[in-house]
Amino acid sequence: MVKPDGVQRGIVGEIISRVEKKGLKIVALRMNVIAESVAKEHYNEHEDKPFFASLISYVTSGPSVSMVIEGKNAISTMRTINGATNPADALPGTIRGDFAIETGRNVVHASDSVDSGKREIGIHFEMSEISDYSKIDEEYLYE
Ligand code: IDP
Ligand code: MG
Repeated sequence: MVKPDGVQRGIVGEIISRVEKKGLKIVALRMNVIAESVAKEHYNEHEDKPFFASLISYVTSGPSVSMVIEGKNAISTMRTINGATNPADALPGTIRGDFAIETGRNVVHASDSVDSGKREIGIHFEMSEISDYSKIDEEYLYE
């Protein structure tokens, strides 16, 4: 997900481009303002944290871009592309390392496990919105 700060800062294309250039496959994509109830469900693991209220108001503050991304090791690869949660610790070359300063404005989200990925896809997408297709580069991306 490109969070609302990423949309406002005009780096949606840059972020999607990194995903595409890596070779991962985008199988669903949507821009919308996430409802507060949806944001709370998405981040329910953090509901007792001191930053929960500000996190919910941040991710619902404007449109964000949600994607379902497919590929070998997609979860760990996307976490690596995004970089560390705190942009101060994120390496150059990662999205957070290149485009963010503070944890509370860290531009992107990615699921942290296959189970959380399935759960989050279910929160944000209908199965009918997810495209099942092959890309012509797969023959050269995978041995
Ligand atoms: P992740 O996004 O790298 O998975 P999590 O620990 O799951 O990181 O935290 C979810 C989101 O909550 C972060 O991406 C960030 O936007 C926000 N967040 C986490 N810790 C803090 C904090 O200490 N202050 C403000 N916001 C935070
Ligand atoms: Mg997380």
